Amino acid sequence: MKVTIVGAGNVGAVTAQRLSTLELAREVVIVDVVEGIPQGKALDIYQAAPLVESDTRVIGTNSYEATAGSDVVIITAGLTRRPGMTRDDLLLRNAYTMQEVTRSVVAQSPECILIPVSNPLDEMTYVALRASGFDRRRVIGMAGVLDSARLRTFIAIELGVAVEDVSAIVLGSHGELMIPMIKYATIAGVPVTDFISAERLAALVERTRNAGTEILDHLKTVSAFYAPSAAITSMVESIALDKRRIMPCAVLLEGEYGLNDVVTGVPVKLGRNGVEQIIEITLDPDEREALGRSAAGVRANIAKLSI
Ligand code: TXD
Repeated sequence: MKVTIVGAGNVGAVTAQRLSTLELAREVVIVDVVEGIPQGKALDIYQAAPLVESDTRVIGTNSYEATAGSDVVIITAGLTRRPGMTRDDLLLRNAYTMQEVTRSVVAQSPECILIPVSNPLDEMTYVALRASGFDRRRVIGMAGVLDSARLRTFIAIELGVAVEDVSAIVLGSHGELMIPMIKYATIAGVPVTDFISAERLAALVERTRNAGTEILDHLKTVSAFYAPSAAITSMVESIALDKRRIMPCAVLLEGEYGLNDVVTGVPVKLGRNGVEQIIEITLDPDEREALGRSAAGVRANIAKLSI
C-alpha cells in the first residue's frame, strides 16, 4: 500500500505516525503547502522506524509528483474556524481547498480511494466526490468512526468496563445533528439500556455531540487530533487488509435511507475496493426523521457551493 496524506497539520502528522508504526503502508507521503513542515515531520516520523521496527518509508513534500500511484489518499488540508470567521466562510474556503487538492491528487493517483477529513466533513466529502469524478465507493469521509469511538469511550467510563466490549454506532452528519444510535449500543452483546438509565444515556449522547468542542475548550487554539487520526487509521486498516469491517462513514446516498444526492454518515462495509456495501439498518420513524434533518443541513450547505 502507498498512502498519501494531504495536510501536514496535527491530524495529518499523527495519522502518518500511526500508519508507519503499524506498518500499514509500504510508503506514506505527506504533502502540505507550507515549505519545510511536511519534510521535517516526515523525517522525524521516519527516524522512529528502527525503534518501532517499521519499514514504512515516510516522505514529506510540497508537490504532488511523489504521491503518484497512491492506493489511499487522506485529505486533511484546510482551515479550522478562527475568531471572526463564520461557518459559511469556512465552508467556502475549505471547499475551494478540497476541490484543488482533489484535482491534484487524482491527476497522480486516478485509482486511489479518497478519505476526506477536513471540515465541514460531509460537505467536503461531497466536494471531493464531484471534483474527483470517482465512483462513490472510492470517496469515504471520516467522522462516524470518530464519533462512535467517543460514544464508546463515554459508555465505558460510565460503567467502568473495557472499551473493547462496548459497541456503538453514530450516524448522520458530523456536528450537532449527529445521531448516536443508543438502540444499537451493546456491552458484550447486551443492550446498553440494561446497564444505564435513560437519563444518564441522554447525558452521554449530549457529551458525544459536544466531544469536539469539549476538547477545543481545553486546547483553545487547536482541535482534536489523536482520536481523529486513530479513526482514520482504522479505516485505512480495514481497506489495506480487506478486513471488511462495518464502520459508519460519510458516503453519497443514492436512494438508501430514502435520501438522494447527499453525503451523510451511514454504516458501510470497508474493504480493498473501498465501500463494499452500504448497510441499511432499521430506523424508528424519529431516527429516520433525524437522519433526514441531518442530511438536509448538508444539502443546504452544498447548495451554497457552485458545484
Ligand atoms: O471528524 C473529523 N472529520 C475531523 C475533522 C476531526 C478532526 C479534525 N477535523 C478537520 O480536519 C479540521 O476541522 C480541519 O479541517 C482538518 C485538519 O485538522 P488539523 O487539526 O490537522 O488542522 P491543522 O493542524 O490546521 O492542519 C491543516 C493543514 C496545515 O498544515 C495547512 O498548511 C494544510 O492543512 N493546508 C494544505 N495542505 C495542502 N494543500 C492545501 N491547499 C492546504 N491548505 C492548508
